[in-house]
Amino acid sequence: MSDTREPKQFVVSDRNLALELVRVTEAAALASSHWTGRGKKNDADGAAVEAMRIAFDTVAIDGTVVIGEGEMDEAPMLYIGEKVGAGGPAMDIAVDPLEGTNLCAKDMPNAITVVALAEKGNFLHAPDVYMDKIVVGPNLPDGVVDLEASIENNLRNLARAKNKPIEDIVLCTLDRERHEELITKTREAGARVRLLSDGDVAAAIAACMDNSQVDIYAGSGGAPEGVLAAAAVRCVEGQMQGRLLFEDDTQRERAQKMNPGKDPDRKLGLHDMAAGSVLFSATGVTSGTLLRGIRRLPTHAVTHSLVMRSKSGTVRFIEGHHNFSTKTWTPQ
Ligand code: VTB
Ligand code: MG
Ligand code: MG
Repeated sequence: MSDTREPKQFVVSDRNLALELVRVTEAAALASSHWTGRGKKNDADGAAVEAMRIAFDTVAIDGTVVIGEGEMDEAPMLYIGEKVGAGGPAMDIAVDPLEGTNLCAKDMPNAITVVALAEKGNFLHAPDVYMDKIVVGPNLPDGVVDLEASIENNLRNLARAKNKPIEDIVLCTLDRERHEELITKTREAGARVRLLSDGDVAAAIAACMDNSQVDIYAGSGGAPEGVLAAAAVRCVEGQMQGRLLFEDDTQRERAQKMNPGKDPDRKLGLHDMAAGSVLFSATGVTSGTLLRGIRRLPTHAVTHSLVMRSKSGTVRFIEGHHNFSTKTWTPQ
């Protein structure tokens, strides 16, 4: 019997790009791992930034950094507006070359390197302010939690939707004085609180993973980190809302200027932060809930990464073995 099917079309698409991106976060993680536990967070960050910047040179995109290391005059590399990539489709890039610089410097869990990509114009341009965030995982009723609802209501709704007692609900938040009320109310409602010293991108993603024992991430953290978290949450079909928090009108005006025509105080849905087709990659620097950290061995180093695409919803954990003898760079 003859095969009447059309020959398959193989299109070079963002499927390939997703796997290219992992090299970028791997490179940043390998570079910063030299500084793990050395108490020098700026050196760790600098190493990650430089390695990530160089790794982008091999990625086939015409990329523009929209979430980066800061303004052009304050960041030498991966600054907002910087062009990266070897040429190709126009993409916007969000990076945090070392998310949790303190965690790396102190060799504490959950330091990761992070990159997200979207077609041009699809990321919120977040200034360096705080964002109030709330995140839950997939397969829950739409609107099961809401930034504008009381934390007690959110916890009660979430427990009901997950069909478990509120006593087994774990809320994760940054250990900061500004979260005192959130923490007290959560405990009073009967739920548990997992406190983080830093690293709320990993925590937001953990809230979306079944095996993490975190049911909800809430509280305020960096707005750029909020956009990166949103990209990841899109890929795993979790729910997230955010709101930029301003200390003064100068900050508010800046947000307005960065996102013309948009109300800077509005409640942000997932698609307001990361729309369209999104790619995400993160590599562990120190071991944490989400990823294992870099293992440095005499002949090679082992990386553990998470790569995801919103279009397919495929989540890949990739273990890389990097052989020192064939690398152009030398391990330190
Ligand atoms: C937040 C959080 C990050 O730093 O930006 C935090 O989103 C800074 O908040 O994950 P504080 O000003 O309260 O320290 C991280 O924890 C690490 O970059
Ligand atoms: Mg950073
Ligand atoms: Mg950060």
